[in-house]
Formats: sequence, structure tokens, C-alpha cells
Amino acid sequence: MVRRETLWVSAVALGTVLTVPPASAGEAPRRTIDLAQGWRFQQGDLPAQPLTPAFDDAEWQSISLPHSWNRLGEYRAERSADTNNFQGAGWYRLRFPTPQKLKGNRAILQFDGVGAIADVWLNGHYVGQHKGAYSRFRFDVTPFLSTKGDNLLVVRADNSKPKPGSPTADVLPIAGDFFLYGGIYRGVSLIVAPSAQIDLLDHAGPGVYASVASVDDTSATIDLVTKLRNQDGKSRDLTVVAAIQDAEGGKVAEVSAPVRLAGGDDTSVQQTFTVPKPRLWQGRADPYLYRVAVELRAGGKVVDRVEQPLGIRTFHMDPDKGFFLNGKSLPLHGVSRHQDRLGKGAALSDADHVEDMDLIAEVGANTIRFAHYQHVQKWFELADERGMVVWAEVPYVSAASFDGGDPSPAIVANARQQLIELIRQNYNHPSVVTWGVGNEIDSYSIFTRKAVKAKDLLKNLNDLAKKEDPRRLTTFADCCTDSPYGGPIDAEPLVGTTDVAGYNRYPGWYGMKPEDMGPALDALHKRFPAMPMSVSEYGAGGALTQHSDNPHGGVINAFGRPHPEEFQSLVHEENWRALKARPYLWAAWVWNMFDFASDFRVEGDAIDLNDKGLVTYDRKTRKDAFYFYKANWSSEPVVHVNGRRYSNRAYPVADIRVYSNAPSVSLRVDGADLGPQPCPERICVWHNVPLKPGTNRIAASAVFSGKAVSDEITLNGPDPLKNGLRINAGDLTEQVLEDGRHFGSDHFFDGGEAKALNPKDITAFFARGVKDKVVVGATSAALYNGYREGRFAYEIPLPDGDWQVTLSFFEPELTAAGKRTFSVKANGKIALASIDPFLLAGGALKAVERSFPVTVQGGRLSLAFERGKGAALVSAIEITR
Ligand code: GCB
Repeated sequence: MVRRETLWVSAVALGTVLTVPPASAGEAPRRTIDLAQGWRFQQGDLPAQPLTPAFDDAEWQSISLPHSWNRLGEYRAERSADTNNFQGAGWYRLRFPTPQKLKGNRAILQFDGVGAIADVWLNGHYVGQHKGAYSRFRFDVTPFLSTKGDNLLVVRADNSKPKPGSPTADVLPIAGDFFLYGGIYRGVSLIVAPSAQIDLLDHAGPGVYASVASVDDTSATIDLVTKLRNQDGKSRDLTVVAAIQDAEGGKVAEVSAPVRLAGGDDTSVQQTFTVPKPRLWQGRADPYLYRVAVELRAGGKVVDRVEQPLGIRTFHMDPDKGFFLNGKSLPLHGVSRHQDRLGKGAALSDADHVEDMDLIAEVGANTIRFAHYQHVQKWFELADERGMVVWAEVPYVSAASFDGGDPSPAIVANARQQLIELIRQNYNHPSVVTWGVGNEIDSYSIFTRKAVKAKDLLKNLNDLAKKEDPRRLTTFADCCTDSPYGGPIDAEPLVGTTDVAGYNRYPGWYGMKPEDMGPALDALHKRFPAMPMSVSEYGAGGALTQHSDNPHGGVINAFGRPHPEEFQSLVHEENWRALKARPYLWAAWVWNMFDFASDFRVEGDAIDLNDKGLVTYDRKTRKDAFYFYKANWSSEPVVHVNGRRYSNRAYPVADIRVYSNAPSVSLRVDGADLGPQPCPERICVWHNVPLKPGTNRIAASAVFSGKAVSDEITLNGPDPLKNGLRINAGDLTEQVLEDGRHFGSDHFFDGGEAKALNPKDITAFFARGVKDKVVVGATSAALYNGYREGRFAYEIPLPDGDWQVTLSFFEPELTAAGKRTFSVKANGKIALASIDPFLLAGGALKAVERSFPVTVQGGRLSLAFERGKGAALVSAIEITR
């Protein structure tokens, strides 16, 4: 067959609605037969290829599509028997009847996504291979279909772990913080279409490609390219009749063009429409969609027909003023989304996609980053319909090669193929404004501290995207410019390779403090003043079962446990404050809307999960941080009391935080009115609210346009008189020890610095191999994970009376006695003088405790830790009767 992709036939009928004679009625020219049901599946490779009908698959599992054999990611400390993280081959077999009325038509098999390499056989004939887990692909199987009856379709899917020598070594992604699911995890169908057709084999694109050339107050000009293919020997005289319909189905423009399609040839027809007084696609405010319907007619009869969405819109980005939709500023704020969930892996149903989109709409996002690969058509359609502005991308993620050097020619070819598939298959979705051609592709340099070769492929993909679709912008997500994690990472600067940029930045999580976001962005903006920039990722982990009384009280262990939910909220509060104040950003995306599977993660209260979601992996629980964004982004009334999952409290007082978009909110505790508090930045706080032992009902309410909206939680207060009060100094997370003693996280302090015995920050992560330090002689090691150091004091709320205070110490780093001495005052009087933990314990990393009695009056105990020869420190405070 001769491919003449670039030869376009005449552009006709510019502008006006032509009177095209109506087509004669007949049956729908194209038929799509769903092949979701009746499959047999077997995990693992087989001694013989099961390609013949005689092969007995009775023992295989009966399944329907979508299907993936992988199941991973659980809120547990260790993997359960439910985990299946097998990476290798899986075989599928399906028997299906030959469709009726096949004569003169073509039969085309369509796979919506197979992870990660698919080999396909029909009736024993090898049909072909597709490499890439995330895009749609099609094969013309007409010659292999049985003329009599049953067909046997066999598919081998392979999601082997990408590494040198593996079948997936040259298939993107070769690395990444997400799981590469195996299986036929999206749909399969058989399309029966005429031999002379709107091209089904254009990288599985729709064959019809519409784009907005210009829009003004009176009209819009739409360019349309229709690709045609004739798999017949005969030359055909055809007419391409293209119409634009409004949302009610009314025709607003129609053009037609005659075309002679030689036998075995393919060609493109270019047409231009004018849509008078167009109703624009206005994002979430009014996601108005037209449809383009293209018919291929032969002698007045419709022989093929394709319908695609059309949203009429323009956009641009300004390096100082951000994003503009249809000429108006539209600051973009939203989330990234991965395509998996608990119990299903990546085998999602349409209803699952709708639920995800509903949650994203509920939080009030107006943009979504489709991370880190081609998402399913349904997801693009939902984005169009809901008015989400989209960053779509290919899985060129984390590494260009396995050793930091140049990617192989096969990787480059696969990257190009996947990018063409992404763009052609999704060209008509108005939601998409940028094609992402890389994500953190030089991050390998953080691990190796060497410059890596990622730029050539980035540029290659950028140029290809510009050629495929000059009307959209290219972008990439940067990890390493200005070396936020140290190291010689800037050797091959990537910013400037694509039209616009995104920065993945995690201040407060991977190093830095939450409030460092603003200055870090300003520095980047200053360095590349002409480059429109966004924050393509920011975020923090949050576990539902791990909690903090004060998220300022300790050091987060980003690469491990625990991940208190309150710390996630704090990072988002601080990061968002910086983001919303920077109008030069064209967008910012929370990483991530949902917890998602990643099989190297052991963190928070989960296994195989990245827990940075605003919503859990099962979509059942919205974390507190979800409501922070809802209060900021949504116009729905929001009143949400934080901390409901930390129901058994360690302390008899609590700071109650409410997220709300009301100017002020009132609070009642067990019916007693604590009065209103203002909600600057959508956060309303009541400090030191007393909790009585047992149940406390905390109810917040606000009035929105005359209507009261409220939220209530129940907290169980402790009984210090009965059980004492315990502070795990320097620690971020409250915990109940095995012996039942409940320690709150570090709180009530003023001054000093919280430190971790074994910091698991980004620096420590890269220095892997360093052995964790252990404090010996400790009744509970948990008390020594963190400590507070410096000159500091505590003001602890306690009932009046006589108490015993026990302090836990150890020497974390000094190697001799006499180098660190300090004293402790209780209520202004020396309680412990000249404490030298090394001397008292007989060495470093050895636990030591000291106790003293105190009398509390006025409901407060003051402890002051004062420097002697060195900084004071304490790792736990236990106060009992
Ligand atoms: C990133 C990556 C993303 C990870 C994320 C994280 O920068 O682009 O794939 O999942 O960080 O959570 O570490």
C-alpha cells in the first residue's frame, strides 16, 4: 500500500453552510462489537503456546474485561495474601463468532490498553505486537477471520519489570513511582468498517482531526483533516461530508468535498468550517461541546461515519500573568491522577472513572494532570464534559536509560510511537492544552550525583509534538533545576526545551520547609523570566491512622512511617498560601488526588502505596486536606472539622481546626458555645479547647445565604488524674505503646528544635546503606526516635495537685562525658541540675531517665530546659500522680 500522508486534496466550501443532499437512510455503516465477555486467563508463561482450538484451557480462569492480574497496595504494615505484584507474562483466550455481513468490509480489532507488551494471534495466525501499556492500538484482522464460525483470539500480555535484558527494556516507562499493571486492563472490540473508510489505522486515532484556527466575537474558524484509507483494489469516488452539530444535535455548519480514492491508497482531506456566534468551551464555567460528524458517502449513501467532540476555545499562557482561556485570565488549580484503585488495580470501569471525576469536581479543581501516561478515552471525555483543563503526557518518566547514558534507539522509537498515539488519539479533546513530553527525566542524577543524558530525547519528543499538533503547547515536569536536593544536577538544563514548564516541588516533604515554596518559585521565575511556569506537583503523604497533636513538633520521615494526617494538612496549607499568591504560575497540581500503588513504597500506614492522595486508594475517605482545597476552590458551602480520625486524644486540650469558606464559623463543645472564629485563608482555629474525660461532641457551624451548614465530630478526652499525661518530645506522631501508655506527639513546647534519631529525609534517603542508630536500654525505643534539643520550655495543662515528672534522655552524637550539660526547672525552681546524658548513661545512645516531684497550681506545669555546657535535650516527658 502507498501511504501518502502529506498529500491533501482540495480544501472546499470555506465558511458557508452548503446545501449537501441528504444521505439515504440505511443501517449504521460501522459496527463495533464489544469483546469484554467470555475470556479465559492464565498467569505466567506456558511450555507451549496455546494458539490452537485444540489446546485445553478449561482449567484457566474465566474472566471478563477489564482485567489485570495485579493487585497491590493495602493499608497494612505488611503484604497480605491478596497481593499479586507478579511482573511477567499472562495469556488470554477468547472464542467469538465471525460477525454477520462481513463481505466487502474490514474487521479491525481494537485494544484500548494492554500492559505492557501485547502479542496477538487470531486463529493461529500471528497478528502483531504492540509495545506500550497505555495507548489504544488496532490490527486489521480481516484475512485471519474464520469464514465459517468460531474464532480463537489469543493475547499474551507481558509487564515484565523494565531492566536491561527484559522484554520491556525498550518500552516506556522504564522507571517510575507507580506500578506497571499487566493484562488486558481496558476494553477490546471488533470494528466492522467498509474497505474505503475513515482511517482506523492511523495510530488508532479517530481519523478525523478538528482544531480551532481562530475565534472572534462573530465566528470561529475550524480546520478539519479527515484521513481516508481504501483497502480495496478498486478506485472509489467518494464525498466527505462534515457537519458541526450543537449540543442539541442541531446542524450549525456543513461542508463537503469530493475525493477520488485509488485502490490500496490513503489520503487526507482538509476542510474548513465557519461557526457563526460560537458558544465557547469555557472550562468549568460552561464546558459547552459541539460535535463534528464526518460522513463518507458513495453515491449519496453513507458508507462510513465518525463523530468526535469539538470544544471551541482558545488559550494562551503569559510568563507573568499565567493562563488565559478565551482571552480571560483563569488561574488553574487542580490535581494529578493515576489510574488505579483498591481491589481492581488499573482495570477500571466507566463507573470508576465517573466516581474519580466526581471527586475531582467536588474538590473544586479546574485542571487535571493525567499522570504519567496516556489515560483511557472515557477519562478524556469526562474532562471535556466537566470543563477540566488537561495536561496529558507520555510515560517518559524518571530516566532516559538504565545507566544515565543515552537512551537506546529502540527506546527513542518507542517514545515517539507512544507520543504519536497520545496526540492522534486525543487530538479532538478541547480539555487538553498541553502535551507533556517528560517527567523528572533527569532525576536519575539525584541518585547517582552524575549528570544524565535526558535532553536529546526530550527535544526529540518536543519537536515531534509540535509537528503533530502545532496548536497546543508542549511542557515537561522538572525535578532538578536549581538542585533542590543538592548535587551537580544542572549539568544539562532542560528548562527551555519545551514551550512551557512545570516544576515538581515538595517543600516540607522532600527537604526544605513548607514555607520555602514561595522563595523557591520566585527564584525559578527570576532565572527564566520568559518561560510560563507551573507547579506540576506538590504534596505530602497522609495516613488515616497516624496523627499529630502538633504538626510543628517533629520531623517527617518522608520515605517511611508514620505520615500523620495533620502534617499533610500543614504542608498543603503552607504550600497553597505561596501558590495562590503567585499570579505568574499558569497552574498548580496537587500530587495526588488519590493514593496510588507503587511497589517500592513502605510508608504511612500502608504497603505498596504512595499515600499523598487527598482521597484514599479505595475512594472511600476524603482526608482533611481534601476539605482544605474544597474550602479554597469550591463554591459549595464547606464546614469541615479536622482531626476526626484521631478520636482517642492524648491531651486534655486540643487545637480545633475547621476548614471553611464562610467568613467565620461558630463552635460548640457538648453544647457549650465557644463563639465564632474568623477563617482567614479558609482556616478557623480554636486553641487549647478543653476536652473532658470521655466523649466530647465538637460541632462547627456557619450560615451561608441564610442556610446553616454544620459538621460534628466526637473526640474522647483522656483522664490525666487517672492515667497521667505523656509527651513524646521531638516526635510528630502520637502513639500508644505496647504497655498501654499513651504518648501524645510533641506539643506545648516553646523553642528548641525537633530532631530525629535516624532522619529519613531526602539526604538520608540518598545516603542509603547508613545503618539506623539504636538507643539501648530503653523501655520503649519509640520514645527515643525523636528528641527536642536547644533551649526550650514546656507549658503543660494539668489539673492542680501533686505529680511525679519523669524525663527520658540519651546522648545522640557526642562521644565523651562533660561536653553536654544542662538543667531543668519545674515551675521556676531547679528540678534537675547538670544533666549529662553521656555521663549518666555511661555512653552515647544509651537511655536514661530522671524523675522529680512537682506541685501544680493554676492548671499549668512549666518546665524550662536550660543550656549548661551544651544544648539541653529531652526525648520523652511522663507525668503521673
Ligand atoms: C515525583 C514524581 C512522581 C512521584 C512523586 C512522589 O516528583 O514525578 O511520579 O510519585 O514525586 O510522590 O515522590
